[in-house]
Amino acid sequence: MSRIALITGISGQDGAYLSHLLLAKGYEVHGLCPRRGSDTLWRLRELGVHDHVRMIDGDVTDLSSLVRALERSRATEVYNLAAQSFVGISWNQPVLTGQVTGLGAVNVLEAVRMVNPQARIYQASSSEMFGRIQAERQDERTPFYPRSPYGAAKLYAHWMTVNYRESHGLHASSGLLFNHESPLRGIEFVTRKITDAVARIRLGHQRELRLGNLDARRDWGFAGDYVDAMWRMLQQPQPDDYVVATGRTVSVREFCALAFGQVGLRYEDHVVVDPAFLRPAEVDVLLGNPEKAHRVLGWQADTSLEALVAMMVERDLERLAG
Ligand code: NAP
Ligand code: F7E
Repeated sequence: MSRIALITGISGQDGAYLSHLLLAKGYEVHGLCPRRGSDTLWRLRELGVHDHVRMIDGDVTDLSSLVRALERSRATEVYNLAAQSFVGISWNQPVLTGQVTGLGAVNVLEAVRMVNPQARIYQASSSEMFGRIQAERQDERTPFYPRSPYGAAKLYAHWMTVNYRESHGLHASSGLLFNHESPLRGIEFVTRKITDAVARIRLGHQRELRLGNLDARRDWGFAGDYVDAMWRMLQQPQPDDYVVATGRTVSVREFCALAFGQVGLRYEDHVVVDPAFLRPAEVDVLLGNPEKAHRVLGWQADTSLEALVAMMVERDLERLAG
């Protein structure tokens, strides 16, 4: 049987790594693409998969375009990665975030139910749903407490995924993924903001780096490892929810120390705390327990934080030098 995937959010960080993984496994890969005019496909080019994926015009806020994309692609696996995914901006764009990140997921579920209810679905849920944490290590049974419009929108999408599974019998799985980063991470997220600045400071293009809360702690992994967990979820006989994390938590401050240390600099000499980057409500700490993903999916995070930081700094240095 031919294996056909439709990926929403294909131009994002995870969309690029997932395309690469699925193409290597022999899938025909289609991507839903909003066509924004600017160059949004640079990540696919960096991974050398741009010419191998088939783009279909569409937007997750438009049910009809999703129906057409499913009919045209004849997808057997659907990965819903599309989102307004930046937490910081979700306070300024709460309605848009709800429409894309929340209702967009329902459009995907509904389109699959209408066109091909046998297709398997991956919903990109998030550790942001744990927000003000209710357990020291968060797993699939930990209660949720979102702290941002983004977290609340993801939580709605998550429960709708569970609901479509239970009420319509869809093979819909939800990945509770903790922060995952890479050289393809958007520049607005703190890790890439740091590694890009480290490269600029090292090469003399910039002197300081302005950041918000240095004490926030995250469980950071490598995106290339995490897309493999998404795929594994859809190969299971039964749909389910899985926490995907490294099991280690590190502060923004420690991340800075690692990244500046890569090029022989001290973060204390360059980082300036700027209240403009503080959030109206913060998620202070996240630490995932990926035991179920390990036990059931045979998945584990292979890339250490140190290796991830080195990879990101190196790539940003190359980009600037190039
Ligand atoms: P990302 O780089 O921000 O990618 C988001 C993608 O969604 C982009 O391709 C974007 O297209 C697309 N998109 C935005 N609005 C859309 C719309 N209305 N219709 C169709 N596509 C739209 O995010 P990511 O880091 O790859 O994350 C992938 C998914 O996992 C997201 O849902 C995110 O919320 C979730 N997640 C991420 C993490 C993480 O740490 N990375 C952790 C947990 C969950 P444009 O480029 O054209 O805007
Ligand atoms: O912030 C702090 C900030 O924007 C991480 C998304 O992929 O992961 C991501 O959401 C921490 C926060 O990621 C700056 O306050 C300090 O505590 O890199 P971030 P995020 O908010 O954790 C989750 C799992 C997702 O699902 C999301 O889609 O870093 N921080 N100073 C800063 N953050 C930013 N962006 N910029 C700063 O200057």
